[in-house]
Amino acid sequence: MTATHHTNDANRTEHETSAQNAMLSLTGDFQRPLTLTLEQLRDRGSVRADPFDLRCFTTNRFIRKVDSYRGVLLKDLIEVAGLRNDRPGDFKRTIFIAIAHDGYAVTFSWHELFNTPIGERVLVALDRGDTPLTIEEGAPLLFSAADILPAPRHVKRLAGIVARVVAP
Ligand SMILES: Nc1nc2c(c(=O)[nH]1)N[C@H]1C(S)=C(S)[C@@H](COP(=O)(O)O)O[C@H]1N2
Ligand SMILES: [Mo]
Repeated sequence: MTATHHTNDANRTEHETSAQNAMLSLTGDFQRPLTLTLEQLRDRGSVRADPFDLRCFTTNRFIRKVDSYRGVLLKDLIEVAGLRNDRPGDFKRTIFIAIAHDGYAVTFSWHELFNTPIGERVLVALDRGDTPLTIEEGAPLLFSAADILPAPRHVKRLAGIVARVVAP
């Protein structure tokens, strides 16, 4: 992007470029912590979620209808970073904290993602309908499509996934 173009088109292109340059990091108790650009995420294939009603858990407030998201399964990304199993069974006590740029954070457990149908429907979305999500729209966005009330684990502007092996 050169500094000489200031048309709306150029601004939009610049904006889309910045969305693509956004990064997602997988850190903490992984074998191979990593950072991916949205372009690299996009290259990892895609799954699609059905359209749904976004509804808040705390207030039951209907927020809006959302068209189908497309993106990568969270569990596929986790497998790229690799689960730790320093002591036998550690991997089954791993939790994953999904953290947004504004500090909003939610959890998933290993069992939930790898041993229940929920995990088949947790995705890091890059597109909505057939259009790339912009940063204002929340890209990249984490979404757990099997949740009863979808808003809490509909995390806008996901920054990273932190793995923690927990012990009693
Ligand atoms: N990054 C981020 N994502 C978030 C939240 C947040 O505070 N930060 N709040 C969640 C909750 S509790 C709700 S109800 C919805 C609100 O969606 P809205 O901001 O589009 O109304 O976003 C969800 N995703
Ligand atoms: Mo909410």
